[in-house]
Amino acid sequence: MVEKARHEGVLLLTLNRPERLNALTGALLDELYAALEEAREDGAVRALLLTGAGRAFSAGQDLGEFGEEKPDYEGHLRRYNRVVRALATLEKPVVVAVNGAAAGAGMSLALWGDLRLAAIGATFSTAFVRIGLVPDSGLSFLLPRLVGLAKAQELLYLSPRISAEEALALGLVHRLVPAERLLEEALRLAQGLAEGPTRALGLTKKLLLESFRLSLEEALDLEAILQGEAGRTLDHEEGVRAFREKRPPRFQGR
Ligand code: T3D
Repeated sequence: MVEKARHEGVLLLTLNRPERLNALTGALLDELYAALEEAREDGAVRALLLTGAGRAFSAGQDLGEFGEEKPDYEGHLRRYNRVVRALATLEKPVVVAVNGAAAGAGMSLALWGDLRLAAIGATFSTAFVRIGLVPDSGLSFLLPRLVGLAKAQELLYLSPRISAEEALALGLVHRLVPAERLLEEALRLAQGLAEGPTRALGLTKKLLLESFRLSLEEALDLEAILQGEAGRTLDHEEGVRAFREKRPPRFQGR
């Protein structure tokens, strides 16, 4: 259900239930979480790429999973939340390639990418309100920060299905790519990041996430601490040496 492939320093994860539009089940979420933990622990993985198989990125929670049973969403959400925490706190760049529809928690997962590409023809819908649910998987946290409160209100209260072009204009994605070139472009981007100073990229990611809850004074302090850490990396040494020698740097993520 979650297909894994290595492309040098990039771990490519593909949500792979195309017959159900990659709708998310407990089992799929557990596999995704395990793969994200593997990415965290494996020093050879320096960037992650997440995409979906078939015509959708993900239709969100599999609405057939619980059958006629009354679902225990609060309990079930622990599985979503640990995936979201793993994505948000992975100190490695995450590229998401949105290959088709991203709805509900599928849209939430897509937005947790640090850099987001979408295929021309992909669509986004928050979907939750349409089935009487509240946004989850961090969407209530991330959406107003990405698009502003007014647009987040519209997307969450009315749940329009928006096009890739609208998503680009809103800042939900960074770049659009023709569908047939999406994976190739996303891999190129992820490989470029994987060859970069990935410790510094990971720490930058941490600063951005923390910035949401810190005062200016606290943010300045954290920048100083993490700059201290970045300044002690071999990549910083190499970056400065390469600059002086007027050659491209060879970063190792250390
Ligand atoms: O803890 C918890 O579990 C709560 C957490 C909730 C998190 C959530 O994600 S809630 C939101 C759940 N998702 C949705 O409500 C989205 C529902 N789907 C859609 O809006 C649309 O299907 C799409 C926008 C994703 C795609 O539209 P389209 O027109 O390309 O396809 P379609 O015709 O609507 O769907 C194709 C098939 O996929 C269809 O099945 P069929 O008729 O061919 O047998 C459809 O029922 C099925 N499908 C689509 N989404 C889901 C799904 N099956 C199960 N679960 C789905 N989420």
